[in-house]
Amino acid sequence: MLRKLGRVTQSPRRQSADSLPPGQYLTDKFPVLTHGTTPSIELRSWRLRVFGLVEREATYSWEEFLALPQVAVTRDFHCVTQWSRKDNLWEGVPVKELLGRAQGRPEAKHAMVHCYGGYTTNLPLPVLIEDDVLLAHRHDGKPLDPEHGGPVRLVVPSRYGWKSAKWVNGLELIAEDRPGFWEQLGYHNNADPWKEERFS
Ligand SMILES: Nc1nc2c(c(=O)[nH]1)N[C@H]1C(S)=C(S)[C@@H](COP(=O)(O)O)O[C@H]1N2
Ligand SMILES: [Mo]
Repeated sequence: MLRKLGRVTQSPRRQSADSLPPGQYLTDKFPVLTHGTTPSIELRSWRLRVFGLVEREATYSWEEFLALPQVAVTRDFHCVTQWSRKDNLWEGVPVKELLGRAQGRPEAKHAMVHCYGGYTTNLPLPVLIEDDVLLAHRHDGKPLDPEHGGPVRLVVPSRYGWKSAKWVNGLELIAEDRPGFWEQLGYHNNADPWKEERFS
């Protein structure tokens, strides 16, 4: 269940605050983990495209994206390099909302997430429509820093950090699963930290 806070909705925490997935340690810092460099993105030219196997392809400008329903979730973040950061407050648009508007065709089963800079990651649609999967533009009460994926990043709390793609500019619905950037290089396709799905 989601608790409404005005236009912002807060989702309850799933697991106890003291537990960490196996092999992870806590950090209070927020390390930056990027393959390559931080792209520079101007809000006036920023676009998000939802395309592929959809009935209604859509491209959102920054203003259009901010006008969509917004939610807030507090979730832990687990990087495969073993650091975990607790209680991140993310605010943004649930991916479920965007996919609902796009109306995936019956044959659409997976998505490829595309980013400024060329990074990609793949996810099954049932994971992407979980209530706490957001395209986030705020972290801990402030606009998302460019190094952490600003203006907009994906947040997938139930998976290792590499599935939380930074600088997202596209969601492509596809029928057959296809590996993204790290998945092609041997990272696990599913990436559940509670099952230690680090490498394949
Ligand atoms: N576009 C893009 N997204 C990315 C990455 C990247 O290199 N490029 N790194 C991933 C990895 S491995 C992790 S752990 C998280 C780290 O997010 P942070 O830098 O905000 O801590 O971003 C993920 N998203
Ligand atoms: Mo990572």
